[in-house]
Amino acid sequence: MKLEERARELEAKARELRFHIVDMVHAAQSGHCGGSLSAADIVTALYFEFLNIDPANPDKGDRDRFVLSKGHACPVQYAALALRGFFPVAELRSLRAMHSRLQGHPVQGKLPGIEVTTGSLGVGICEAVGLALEARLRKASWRVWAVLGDGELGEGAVWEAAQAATKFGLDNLIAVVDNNGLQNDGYCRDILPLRSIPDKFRAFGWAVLEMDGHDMEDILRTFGKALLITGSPVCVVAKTVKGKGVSFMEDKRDWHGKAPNAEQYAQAVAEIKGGPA
Ligand SMILES: Cc1ncc(C[n+]2csc(CCOP(=O)(O)OP(=O)(O)O)c2C)c(N)n1
Ligand SMILES: [Mg+2]
Repeated sequence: MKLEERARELEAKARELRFHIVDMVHAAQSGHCGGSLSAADIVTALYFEFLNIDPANPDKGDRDRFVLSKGHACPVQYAALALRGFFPVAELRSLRAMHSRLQGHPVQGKLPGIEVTTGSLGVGICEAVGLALEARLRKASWRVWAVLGDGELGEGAVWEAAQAATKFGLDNLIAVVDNNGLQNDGYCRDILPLRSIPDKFRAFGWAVLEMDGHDMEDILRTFGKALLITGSPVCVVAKTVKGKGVSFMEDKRDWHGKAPNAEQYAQAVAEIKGGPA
């Protein structure tokens, strides 16, 4: 199938993810819409095109490992896992309920497909380095994909992990930065300016690619290129919009961790189902 045709299919899938993100956060009346929606196209491409995973055998040894380092955005991962067949889609509405398998941040072992407990920013990328190192030591073929937030890059541990990945030449590790420009309290540039994310990763020894994190064709091409890079870990910096796909949530810090009311929910669903790709 041509890349362009595949991109159209994945755009439709990303719409489904976006619907479930808003739907489960609305059902829970709690959770993180903004950072889930900004990562929806990236996560769709990974779960439906790139990750070597099998819902019938979630623990198979050679599976790729996906680490959501920005764990608060777990609605996007839960939606992808459910739509990929790891657990029933109906369970998505149990987000954040008492005793649910879908906790407010991902818990390793609680739900098939969750490799690592995350939520404390900066931790997931450290675990991802460990998993990539494990593959290297076992001479195993799996890859590790980690998705980080740009606010998360303010955590010092990220840069310790980045240096370790370079020291060990972990070219089986691909980190994707969801560069939406916002964190919970405002714009990253006001809270802790990052300057150039690509330059920073390059200075730490990584290969760097940049893409539009909402252009599915660009995502497919860029991830395809990332797979071909050898000798160093790869960072893909994805330009995104927080809240992408729901007009009143886009680029609004208020929608970092807020649930829509009934009226907002109806508008969001209408936009996701009817709006432009
Ligand atoms: C160590 C740590 N400090 C603070 C928080 C609280 N916190 C949750 S989300 C968030 C902002 C994250 O911003 P970013 O990484 O840009 O995520 P996104 O914009 O994609 O939602 C913060 C500070 C946390 N989860 N972990
Ligand atoms: Mg951000």
